[in-house]
Amino acid sequence: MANLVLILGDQLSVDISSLKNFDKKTDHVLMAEVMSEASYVQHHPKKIIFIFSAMRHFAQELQSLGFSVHYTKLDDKQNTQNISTELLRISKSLGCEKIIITKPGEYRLLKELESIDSQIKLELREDDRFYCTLDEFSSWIKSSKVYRLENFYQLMRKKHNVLLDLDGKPEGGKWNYDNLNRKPIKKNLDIPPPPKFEADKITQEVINLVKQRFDKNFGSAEPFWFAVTQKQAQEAMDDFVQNKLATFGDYEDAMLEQDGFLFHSILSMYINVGFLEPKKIIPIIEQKYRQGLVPLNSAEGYIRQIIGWREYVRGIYWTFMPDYTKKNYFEHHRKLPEFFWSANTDLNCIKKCIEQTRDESYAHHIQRLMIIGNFSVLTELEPSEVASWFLAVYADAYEWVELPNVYGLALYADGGTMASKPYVSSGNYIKKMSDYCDGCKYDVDLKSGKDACPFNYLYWNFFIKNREKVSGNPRNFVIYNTIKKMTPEKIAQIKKDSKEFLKNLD
Ligand code: FAD
Ligand code: DLZ
Ligand code: SF4
Repeated sequence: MANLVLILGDQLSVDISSLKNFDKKTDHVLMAEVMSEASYVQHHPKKIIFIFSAMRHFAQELQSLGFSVHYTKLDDKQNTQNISTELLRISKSLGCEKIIITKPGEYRLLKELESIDSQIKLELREDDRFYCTLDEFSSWIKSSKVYRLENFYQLMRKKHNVLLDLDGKPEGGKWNYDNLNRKPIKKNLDIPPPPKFEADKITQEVINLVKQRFDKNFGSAEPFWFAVTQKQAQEAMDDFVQNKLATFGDYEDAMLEQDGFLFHSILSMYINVGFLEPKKIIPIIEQKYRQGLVPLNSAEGYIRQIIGWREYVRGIYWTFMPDYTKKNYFEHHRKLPEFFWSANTDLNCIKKCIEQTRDESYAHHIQRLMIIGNFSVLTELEPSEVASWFLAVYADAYEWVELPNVYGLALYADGGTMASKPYVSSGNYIKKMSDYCDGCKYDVDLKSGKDACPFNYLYWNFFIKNREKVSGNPRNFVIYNTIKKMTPEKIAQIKKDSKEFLKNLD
């Protein structure tokens, strides 16, 4: 019996579960560039170029390994522009009786693929590129009263023997060294840029295609320098481990106007498409620590992002979908301001993060969380609009990882399923962690009035307005104690400034 194995744009690993037991004598692989995937949000051109070029290179690699690959290009005349219809078309033309798929990362696509079951035999396999299976996560959820990253992370460290001493205790005595990872960047620090790869013929062809077909999408197609093969992604990772990992921890939360990459790894897009495997990354990071080449706060910090946060958000996504998309704890309904697409705003921190996103299809975690996310909660933006924006603009964005980060972490739209409190701050935090305020029209040290930094009054406005929803949390005790001491005039001024700012936003 001949099988047709589907490989999606974010399943580019030779040892993906769908390729296990592949019979090279009879079976075929299908890879397809389709408009349904390329347009369900208006993806950033760099994201589409990256995925199509990576797919085309991966198809070549599979062919060189002896796999029979059918590759549908976006412009192929017979392309039906949808994954499931392509599966049916190609299985028929190749005489395949069964389709084998590693479950997709997005709920939307899983439902679509499941629906072809009535027309052809379908085998869906688990995606085993993660440390934690979804069954294991589900058992953990059932046995936990509250779900918190910290508990999950400790469980993962213990189960997979990561950064433990000989007694099974956390290396250095603590599970988490985040308190050491909040240094603002020092002036004149030497920050090596991420390695950049030249576009080859395949990539150049894709760049032309995307410039032609997706010319209205937000974002610059060029210069395009991402890795598009597993080998190049490995080079990018080696470069990070060699040149940046040791300093990663110290400046993990810092932001700089002139450099959006700092000491971050810029590996998420490569990990998410399957070029780099978490199970291979973690031992390398741990080894660098054990060799004394990397301090514990950096190694632990990086390992926590991968074995902790990345696995945790995936578990949250699959546990709470499809209801998770409907969450809107604060009942925020404001439309996304136009400057999310143009960067045309006087708020310098927002402007710089959006410009960087437009140019690079990348922003690091604190830019996403404490600038764009923070602003989105404080200005009461509709969560579904914010989520669509995040899903479109970043090269690493797939709903399984993007949605919990936006709804759970950044917006607290899930009311605390994922995080213990809303991640919001006034301008003071942004001033401390970045140099954005130096070039801003607003004065970060002013608390009220038209020249004051809007984050300052919007922050207090948020807590005043949402007292019933967040004051019960002991972590907000200090905030409500401060509000208690505010004069009625001060509270009225905060409300007035906020109302004015929000009105102008509309
Ligand atoms: P580094 O800072 O070098 O971190 C190392 C790795 O850890 C990353 O490559 C990534 O694989 C993993 N990681 C770190 N934090 C997280 C996290 N919170 N969730 C999952 N993995 C994490 N990450 C995505 O991969 N795709 C997204 O669509 C995405 N959307 C986000 C939206 C918001 C609002 C926020 C706050 C975070 C989002 N993140 C997302 C998580 C994080 O911001 C990115 O993974 C990170 O910025 C990628 O850059 P890097 O590779 O340089 O990461
Ligand atoms: C993101 C994306 C894009 C832009 N295009 C394609 C495509 O044409 N073909 C494909 O197989 N995959 C694509 N992808 C990735 C899928 O959207 C991804 O596999 C699902 O969202 C599940 O995570
Ligand atoms: Fe952002 Fe306020 Fe600083 Fe301007 S002053 S950059 S708005 S934090």
